[in-house]
Amino acid sequence: MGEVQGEIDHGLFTIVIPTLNEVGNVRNMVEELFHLYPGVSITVVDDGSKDGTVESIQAMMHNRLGLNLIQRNPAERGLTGSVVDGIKSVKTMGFVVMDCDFQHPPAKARDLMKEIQHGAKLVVAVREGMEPLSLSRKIGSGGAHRLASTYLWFKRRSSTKDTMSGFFAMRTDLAKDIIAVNEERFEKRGFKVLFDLLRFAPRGTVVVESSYKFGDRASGQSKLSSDVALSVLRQCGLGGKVASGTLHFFLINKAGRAVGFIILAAIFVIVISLAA
Ligand SMILES: Nc1nc2c(ncn2[C@@H]2O[C@H](COP(=O)(O)OP(=O)(O)OP(=O)(O)O)[C@@H](O)[C@H]2O)c(=O)[nH]1
Ligand SMILES: [Mg+2]
Repeated sequence: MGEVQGEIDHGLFTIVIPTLNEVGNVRNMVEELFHLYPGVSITVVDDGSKDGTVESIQAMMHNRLGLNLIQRNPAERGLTGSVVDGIKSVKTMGFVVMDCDFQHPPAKARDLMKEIQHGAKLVVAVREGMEPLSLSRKIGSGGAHRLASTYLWFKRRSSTKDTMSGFFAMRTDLAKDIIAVNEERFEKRGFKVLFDLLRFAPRGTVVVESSYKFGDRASGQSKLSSDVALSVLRQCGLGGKVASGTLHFFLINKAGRAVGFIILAAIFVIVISLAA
């Protein structure tokens, strides 16, 4: 994709940032974004942080007109649900979704906004150089992407090289239309809201891609868990939900792990006795 020419009207955009215990990052992130994009709106969607993230944002809101905070019910905690609530509150023509931990470089948001201002409906920031990820995360992320892109191909929906990206920009009217019709089918406790938006976007939606160098988390800890990884399966129709439930039972549930161990041991004994 070539460079899009011209200036951006920052006032046309809202940057939606989900947070969960990001006190070490949130002030720097908000200040850098306002510095880079004067006139932009920023909506932070917090899920019951206990480390002072909310207090830090509230302190900044006294002298930052475009800064908004949504505080969600911690009982409904979920990254996708948070981004959906953020999008529903957007009042500008377009928005950008990005993480708070600086893995998504704030300066890169400019390219995404430019594309939207010049007519794109959905722009995905595609990660390049996955060095910051551990080997297991690389394998997991690659596998989840293959699963998601196969599902999208099967459903004849538009896809992208990075279906697992958490950094993207969209026209607000398109996102709100998708959410209005399909919100109940979003995997609200999942981590991959872009995959949900792609699953339910109208067929033929053009997806623009813009690559960037993925970085390390600046401060604080990752919120990824094995259950979050299984949530991608739950996004893949009824078959995916059944597979996710089965894997959850055998890998995460304690009783299920014991049952799995007994089944494996029984298979082992049968194979050995047949071979003897
Ligand atoms: N509101 C909300 N935000 C969340 C939740 N889980 C994570 N986040 C935020 O979503 C962003 C991405 O979370 P990370 O933990 O960095 O996930 P990640 O980037 O896939 O994992 P790392 O590569 O290990 O950093 C960060 O801004 C988090 O604070 C959640 O349940 N609710
Ligand atoms: Mg991160």
